[in-house]
Amino acid sequence: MDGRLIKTLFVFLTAVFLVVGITNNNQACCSEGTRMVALKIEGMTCASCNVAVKIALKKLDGVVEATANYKLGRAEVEYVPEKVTPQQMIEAINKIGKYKASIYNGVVA
Ligand SMILES: [Cu+2]
Repeated sequence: MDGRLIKTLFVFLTAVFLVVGITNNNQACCSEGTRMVALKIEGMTCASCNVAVKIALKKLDGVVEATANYKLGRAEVEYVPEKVTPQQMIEAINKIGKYKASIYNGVVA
């Protein structure tokens, strides 16, 4: 293969990856029928707390994505409202025993 062909191939593949990446992102962050809720979580002190909270949330059937941030004392959850409720998320976090969760500023988006 000459250099020009390789270069063309490279540009083509980069474009394909870019398009696939953008499409996947859309699906991951904004699936149809899901909602976002922010939870206030007291008692998180380090990165391990982020992981513990995230794992507890993702164990719930109906939780699509979850992130936790101990610095903000906050978790954000994308979920399927027909399968799981914010109240169940709060209970799952409280059950860990170290944290106290509630709806963040009463916001359910
Ligand atoms: Cu910790």
